[in-house]
Amino acid sequence: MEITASHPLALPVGVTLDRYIMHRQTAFPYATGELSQLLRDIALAGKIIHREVNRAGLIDLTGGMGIQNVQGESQQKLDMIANIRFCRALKNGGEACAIISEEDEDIIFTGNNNGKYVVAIDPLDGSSNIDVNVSIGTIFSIYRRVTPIGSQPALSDFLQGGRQQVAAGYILYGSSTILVYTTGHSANGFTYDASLGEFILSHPDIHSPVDGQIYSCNDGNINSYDQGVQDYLTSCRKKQYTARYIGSLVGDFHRNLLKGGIYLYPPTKKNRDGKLRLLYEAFPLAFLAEKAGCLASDGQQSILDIVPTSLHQRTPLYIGSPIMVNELLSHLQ
Ligand code: AHM
Ligand code: MG
Repeated sequence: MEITASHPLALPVGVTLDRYIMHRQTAFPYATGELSQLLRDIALAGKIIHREVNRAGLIDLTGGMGIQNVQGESQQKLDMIANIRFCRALKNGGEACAIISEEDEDIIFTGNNNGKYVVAIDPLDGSSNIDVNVSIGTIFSIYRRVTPIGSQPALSDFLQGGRQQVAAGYILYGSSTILVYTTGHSANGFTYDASLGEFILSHPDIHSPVDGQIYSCNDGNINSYDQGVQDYLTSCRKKQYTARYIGSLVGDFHRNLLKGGIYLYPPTKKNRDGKLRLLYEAFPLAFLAEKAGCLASDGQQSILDIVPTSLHQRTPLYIGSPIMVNELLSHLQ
């Protein structure tokens, strides 16, 4: 059942996330509450990361650890902390039987083999911005496991494909902290009120504009993009669109979601699969984007149609307002 903002059962702006989750659960008579609990666990971890991010400069949590993660990138202290916090919250919550994280090469087994769900997370995305007090985010994706409950979870639980996600979303630690998620119906945003310690419904039933005038990509890579992408960017400039690029996917995506725009991380000459990770960056944002009326493509197919083959695989990503994404795709053909 879809409960949009105009539905009589819809809750008004200002209700807490907990109440919202509980309310949504009662709309599904067969829901057992595990997914609701899992979402609460993620929100709790988000509150803890919010706290760490906000005091990072004071207690020297910025800066590198001097080691690299599985992608060969240097790990930041906050990356590590966010990873530990999220994994702990999910383990303690008991609903997730396994986790994959950008920060860990292998599947993390929580020990909760009776849990029905697996979670893919990028605990703190936008690592180049951690040191400099610029917006960063968490991205998450939830699947119902396909291996039998009670058994050891396996790779197949994570490689189900983007359309099998049961919930997905992100937390943006920006000028305020906001959690935006979907359970496959509408997309809703909850702004964190630190004085209350609560996420409050602030952006119900998000519908993104069908067109926009903002394009977001790393302009420094332009000579390395395929000709079609270069042509599209030239057309954006000719139309005097606005270029906005934070370098934090969550921040760039969130702005474009609300205002209308396109985010691009195309293949480069060196990296034909682009930079972003399919399972915990592209899939969750694509799932959420589609619920809000946006499109997400890898240039050839919908992101959600990509058949995943490995935990940390990368994909090109074009995501945002449908008219803009379609126009970009027309340049690629
Ligand atoms: P990360 O997971 O190491 O933080 O990398 C992902 C980030 C995205 O948030 C951002 O859009 C992109 O990398 C920026 O990459 P670049 O610096 O190449 O433009
Ligand atoms: Mg990332």
